[in-house]
Parts: sequence; C-alpha cells; structure tokens
Amino acid sequence: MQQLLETAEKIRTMEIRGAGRIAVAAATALRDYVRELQVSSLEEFEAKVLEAAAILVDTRPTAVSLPNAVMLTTRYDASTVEEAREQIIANADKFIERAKKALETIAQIGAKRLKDGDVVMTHCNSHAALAIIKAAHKQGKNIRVYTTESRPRRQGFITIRELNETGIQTTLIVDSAVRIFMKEVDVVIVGADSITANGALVNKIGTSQLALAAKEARVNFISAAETYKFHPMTVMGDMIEIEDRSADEVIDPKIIAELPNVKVRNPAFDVTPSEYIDLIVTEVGAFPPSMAFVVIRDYLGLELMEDMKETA
Ligand code: RI2
Repeated sequence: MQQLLETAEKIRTMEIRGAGRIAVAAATALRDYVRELQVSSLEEFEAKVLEAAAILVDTRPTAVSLPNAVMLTTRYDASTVEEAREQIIANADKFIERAKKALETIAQIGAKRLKDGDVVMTHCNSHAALAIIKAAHKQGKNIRVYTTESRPRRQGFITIRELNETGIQTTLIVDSAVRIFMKEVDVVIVGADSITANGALVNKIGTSQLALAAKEARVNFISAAETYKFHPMTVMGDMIEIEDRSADEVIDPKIIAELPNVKVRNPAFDVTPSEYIDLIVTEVGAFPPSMAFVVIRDYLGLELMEDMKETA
C-alpha cells in the first residue's frame, strides 16, 4: 500500500502530471499493489481493491483518464483471489500498452494535418499534442511552435525544453499574448483532460481563450486525445468537476495575508465548447467533436458508465 499511497501523493502534488501520465501511473500502482496483496477471501480482496481505487481517483477530480484507467484496470470476473489478481494485472498491462500505442497512433494521424512551414500554437504541456508536433518534425516538415507559459504552474517551461531537445524552433509567450500572435499561427494543437459526450473539451485553464482567438482568426483548433480521455458519465448528464487548486500556486501567501479584501481563485481547467473545435485526434481516427458519444460507446463501452455509477 505504501507505494500506491506514494503514487497518489505524486499525482496530487503534480509531480506526476498530464492526463495520460496520471492514468498510466494509476494503472501501474494498482497492478503492483494487487501483485503483493495478502488477503484471506475474495470479499477482502474486493474491498482492498476498491479502497485503493478510491485513493487514486480522489487525487485529482477533472481528468477522466484517471477514473477510466482505474475502472478498466480493476474489472474482473473471478471466483478466486488468484484469478482476480491475474485479471487485474493483465488489465493494467493492457491499459499501459493501450496508452503507449495510442500516443504513437495519434502522432501519426495528427502529423498528417501539419504541412511544411506550419506554425503551431500549443498550451500547457500535453504529451499527445507534442507527439503530433514531433512526428511532423521527424517527417522532415519545418514546424515552428508558439508555446504559452501556462500560469500558474508554468508547464510551458516543460514544453519548451522538450521542443528544444527535438530541435523544433519555439517561441515562449505569456498566456495573455495568445491573441496577438494568433495571426501568425496555422493551427492550434492542445491536449485534453476530459471530453464530454457533446464534444466539449476540458483542458488546462486558458485553453478556451486559445480557442476563441483561433476562431476569430480562422485558425484550425485541434485537440489530441486518447479515447480513454472521453467521459462516460457525461452521457448520463454528469457535469465535470473543475479542480480548484491552492492560491499559493498563484501568489505568495504572505502577500495575500496582508490583503484582507482580496481572495484568489485558481481553477486548473476550463471548458471549450464543441463549436470552437475543428478536430479531435484520437488513436482510432480524427473526428469532429460531434462524434464524442460514438467514441464513448464504441471504444470505452457504456458498461464503463455502469461501473462508475456503482462505485460513485
Ligand atoms: P497529456 C494536463 O493537465 C494539461 O491540461 C494537458 O493538456 C492535459 O493534462 C493532457 O496531457 P495537468 O496534469 O495526457 O498539467 O496529453 O493539470 O500529456
């Protein structure tokens, strides 16, 4: 349990971050946990697995990749502890492999949308979005990138390092400079923390500003999202909770302590409505956002929704 608790803490503090990475980390933690789990009955096994699953899911509320990974991993149909254990280990390995392959396929599909000489704008640090940009660069296309700083956690700094290593010419801008540079951009590519059944994108705070500016400038707006980032419960009308993070990420708490009339809000994500999104690149194809329900039904399965209802 110690190791699983450590993973949960790393996800909570964002030492492990990015919707895809936290999902893979959760599947790995569950696999390693059940491998060592000592129990005397299947009931006890089930209770322990549910407890571990809840610890992981409770770390961050917005990215559905996390509960999806946990649900897909902890499913079993077994009459003995050993059978259940084997099934969870196999599910975890399958999920980890699915996530890895998905990124590779998204990169290949998405790279087709980039032409030689294109200027891309990206936001925050998305492995899926960067996989597309890097694949296009690898194909010999000359791609230049505008990267936002992505306050308050400044994940843009991770992005510029990654792009610099790959040799891609990159310009770092502050978040408020998005609109001024949009006229030089050919395509916006961002990641996804969750995609709803009606095709809305929940992603790092500020994403919807990129989408607005892109629409105004008639620039294509693409989200790169593995199918496990689609949100099954939104089919049932559930709203996605937007994570509110600590004020300390925005401003020194000593300063705020001196300002009794000031409060700080720090939502980590925002919602971009489907009408601002031209394309969602998944590992099973590039679709308009109106196909979101089909992705949920065909590639996650509506039974995942039932599982989530039961454990809610
Ligand atoms: P990949 C990140 O969230 C960003 O919002 C990013 O767009 C999204 O996860 C998807 O990232 P955070 O963990 O899975 O930084 O594409 O809050 O890496």
